[in-house]
Amino acid sequence: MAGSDWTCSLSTMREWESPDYEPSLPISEKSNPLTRDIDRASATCIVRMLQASDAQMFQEGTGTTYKRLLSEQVVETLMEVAKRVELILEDPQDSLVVLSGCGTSGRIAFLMASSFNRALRELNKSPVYSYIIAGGDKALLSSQEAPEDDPRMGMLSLKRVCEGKRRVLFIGISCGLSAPFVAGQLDFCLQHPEVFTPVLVGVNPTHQARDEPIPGCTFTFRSVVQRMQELAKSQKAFLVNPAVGPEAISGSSRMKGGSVTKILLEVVLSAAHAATFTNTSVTYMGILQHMRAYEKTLDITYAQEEGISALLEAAGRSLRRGGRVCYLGWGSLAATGLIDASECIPTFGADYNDVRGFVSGGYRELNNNEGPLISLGPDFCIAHEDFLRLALPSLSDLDAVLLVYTHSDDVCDVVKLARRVREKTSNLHAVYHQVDGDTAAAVQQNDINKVCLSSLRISWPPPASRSLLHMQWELSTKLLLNAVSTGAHVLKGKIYQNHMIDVQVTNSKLYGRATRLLRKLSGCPEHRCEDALLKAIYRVDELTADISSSDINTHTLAARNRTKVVPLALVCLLTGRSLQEAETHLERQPVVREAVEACLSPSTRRGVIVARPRT
Ligand code: S6P
Repeated sequence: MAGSDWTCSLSTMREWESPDYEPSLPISEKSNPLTRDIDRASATCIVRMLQASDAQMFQEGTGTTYKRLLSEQVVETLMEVAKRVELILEDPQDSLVVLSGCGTSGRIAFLMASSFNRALRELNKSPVYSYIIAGGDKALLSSQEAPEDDPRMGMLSLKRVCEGKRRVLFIGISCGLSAPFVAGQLDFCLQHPEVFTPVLVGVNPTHQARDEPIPGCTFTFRSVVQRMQELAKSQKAFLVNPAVGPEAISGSSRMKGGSVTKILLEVVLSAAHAATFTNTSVTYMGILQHMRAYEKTLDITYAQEEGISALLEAAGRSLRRGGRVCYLGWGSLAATGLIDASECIPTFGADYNDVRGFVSGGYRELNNNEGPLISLGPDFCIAHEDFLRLALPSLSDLDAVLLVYTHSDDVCDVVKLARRVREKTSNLHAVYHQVDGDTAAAVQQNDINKVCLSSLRISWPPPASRSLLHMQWELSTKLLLNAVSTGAHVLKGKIYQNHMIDVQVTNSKLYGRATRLLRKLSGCPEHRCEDALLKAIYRVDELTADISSSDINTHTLAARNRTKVVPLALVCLLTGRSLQEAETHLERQPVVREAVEACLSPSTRRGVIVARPRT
């Protein structure tokens, strides 16, 4: 199935919807049947699989199963939320729209608040949007998974942002309906209904919301959701939670989860802005049309299968040979690159230097709450000048550089930087968006093409609105860069079947995922898997009473500075080797997938798809 002729049938597209398919897992944690063999696929097949997985976002429901993006109920709720935003835009005095989340969800919250505040500024209006990301602004650019488990911190940060406000629309984003940080904020809103109207955005049905006790709290995410469902009947709370199918890499909600969050929020906020500033009422058809524009975005992007596959190959080759991948971005696409790069660290256990993003204009362009973060170290140096200073001098053909821009950006600046990079590496690629027939930057583009090994042009029909076009460009760039960084790590051997085997175990969600993965791949009972995980975290062959009696928070804290925790635990479980022997085994075979496969005798292959050579 993973051969160069990979195609998928409708029944594979819909297999995850069956109640018998991985019934104990919420959709956001299920493995996607479409990508079962992604670890064995060629670059082209990886792109096709990702395209099929993304297409599931727009698949219509079959009636009896889940609510989908285009379901009547979802569209109607979006209309209601848009009208609430409209009320705030019309009378912004002492009012606020707060968007909040952890990891990717917080990053999307940031992007939305920034771009819609910018739209307000252009109209000479004061900003009404605020964002909160668990762990603060450094989480925009780096992996900060632990704050996700802290409901109190969530509540306090919301309280701080809303000090003195009389009316707040709070949009809490948690794809898995699972982050305690967001649960704490929603609970706070429910306790203060005179000020707060809570909206929850996610991609699981409500009955799959996480029900694990949260230490120190009387509520779980699910109990908060149930309280919201009650209030939703009288439109005092809103739940926007269409199912979009499992992620291409299990649990990697930076992919579809992030994309669908961006789509939902842009649809709502654009409708509210149009209603307030151009007298275009919020309508069902308007919302639907905007959604369809995103569906078209997928088609236009993935029509470039060949170009995307070539980029993915180039990035994969660099990573496999110990080189780097650098995104140099302009305009709003630059932040998309920065975010995609930062997410490789927790997702694939990557080093911060493996994939890096740089933004034209640096922090000035990013315009984040806390301003420049360069004092936190070189990983937080994000401007093109920083790239020239820190990365360019040591650049070689091993490293792949991607220029990411549109023809509305400063293309002369792209030419200049492209020439400088070309002096160091021929492994230079351009990805750019252009409106059909727009030839204004043709000369400069020609110059860029001359120095680049490949140039991927994504061409768009003349837009109905400039702002919609920009949103489409951003989504298209997100899909493309997600494909490049995910695909490159797949080619590097960081994925096992469609699981992130080298995942960092730095919060309770990831701890649970790691234990489940060990169960699935080793076939051992849960208690043995958890023991193996703890031994790998604490690097001990025997668990002490102290370790066994500690809580998950303590374990995830201890796992912060550890690498290869899950692969080590798995090798120990499969072979009965000591930790040290397992470590040596993994050192000898750094491709995690191959190291694990080498341990799999036929008798231990339970639940494991037999490996086939990459085609
Ligand atoms: C996922 C990403 C994570 C999640 C974060 C929040 O690819 O690495 O950082 O965004 O865990 O998840 P959720 O389900 O609350 O949106």
